[in-house]
This record gives sequence, C-alpha cells and structure tokens, in this order.
Amino acid sequence: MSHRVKRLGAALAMLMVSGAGAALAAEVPVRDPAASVDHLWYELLIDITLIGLVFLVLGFYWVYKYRAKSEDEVGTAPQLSSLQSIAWILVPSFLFMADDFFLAAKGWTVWNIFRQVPANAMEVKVTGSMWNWQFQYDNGATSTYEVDSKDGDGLVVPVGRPVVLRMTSTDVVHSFSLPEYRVKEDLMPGRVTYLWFYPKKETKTLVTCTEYCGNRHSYMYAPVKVVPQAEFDTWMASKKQAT
Ligand SMILES: [Cu+2]
Repeated sequence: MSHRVKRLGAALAMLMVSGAGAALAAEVPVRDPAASVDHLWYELLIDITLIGLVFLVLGFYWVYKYRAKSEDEVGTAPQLSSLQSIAWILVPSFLFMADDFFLAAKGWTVWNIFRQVPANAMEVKVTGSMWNWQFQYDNGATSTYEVDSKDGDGLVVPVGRPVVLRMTSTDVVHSFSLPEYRVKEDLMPGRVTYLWFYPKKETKTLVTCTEYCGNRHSYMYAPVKVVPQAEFDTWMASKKQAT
C-alpha cells in the first residue's frame, strides 16, 4: 500500500516537473508585455465579476429571506457567537486578500516582463522635445514626424523582432505611450529611460505623449509603422542616401 502511494507520488512529481519544464520551454522565445497585460486584465475582470456576483446574489437572498412579512412585524436579529463574528470577518477577508495577493504576484510577473528586454531586440534612440519625437537608429539614420505638414515617417520597425527604445528629453518631462502595445514610460532631461515592445504583425499605430508638456502637447504624436523586413531595409537604404 505505502509502496503504491510512494510510486504514485513519484509519478505525480515527475509529471509536475516535466509539465513545469515544458511550460518554461514554451515561454522562453519572447514574453510579450502586451499579451501579459491583457491576460492579467481579463483575469482581474473575471475575478471581480465572480466575487461581486457571489455577494450580490447572497445579498439579495438575505434581503428576501429576512423581509418583513406584515406591517407590524418586528424583526429579531440573530445573535452571533464570538467565534461566528470572527469567522464572518476573517473568511471573507481571506477570500478577498487571497485573490488580491494572487493578482499582485501576477502583476509583478508582468512588470518583470516589461523591464526585461529580450537579447535580440533592435535598439532605437528616442529624443522627446517640445513637441515632437525624434528616432535615431544604430547606423545614425534619423526619422521624425511633423504633425502640421504630415512630413516624415515616425518610428519604422521591421515586423517580428522586439524593439527597445532608449529615451531622453531635451526639455521637460514627456511620456512615450504606445496604447496598442500596452506600454509607456517617461522621458526626462539628463536621464535615459527605456521601453520595449513586440511588433508581431504589420500595422500602423500611433505613439502619443501622455505627460502634459505645454501648449502643443496634444500634437505630440507620430506614426509607428511595422513593416516587412525587406520594406524596412529599403526604407533604411533611402534614409542613408538622404543623409
Ligand atoms: Cu510631451
């Protein structure tokens, strides 16, 4: 009997270890901050909806159960023992707190993904100034975008490769926000901050400044174009010829 239990235990442990190994191996490629943020967000929504529903249903049930059945009826509140009172405080608190800690721990995981730049990321330097963005690539080529004339391409990156932005500001505090990629980070003079995102599909989105930085703050945006590698190479070659 005890042999069997031990063998079963060992088999279970093996399963768990190999399962964890498989999960780790599957995660290694690129852990996308956008997917992680979305996952946590939906998990939070499901959790608060379920907990909310349980208390809503219980609340209505008690309101109905303990309603006055005639106008002159006087209710008698049930007297709880000390133990019951303590249990009514502790059990619901633990339920809430367990979910809070669970979500907070997942939040830390998302934060770590947000801060750990994949080794194969392409680096682009970003300079924010009142009121536009300048992007500088490894080879020195620069790109920008003029909101009024609509001149310039903004940030252009090849599809399928993580991008890390090393950012600073020449004047005031700006904030580089990529809503589609669920990331943003402040830029300030005298300091280099960073941000990375994972452009998985060809698309055109926007970067906007999300820190009020003066009169034309709301005009401080630029396109973010994710293009096939070949198109990116052609674009970069044309940039080099121009400079
Ligand atoms: Cu700004």
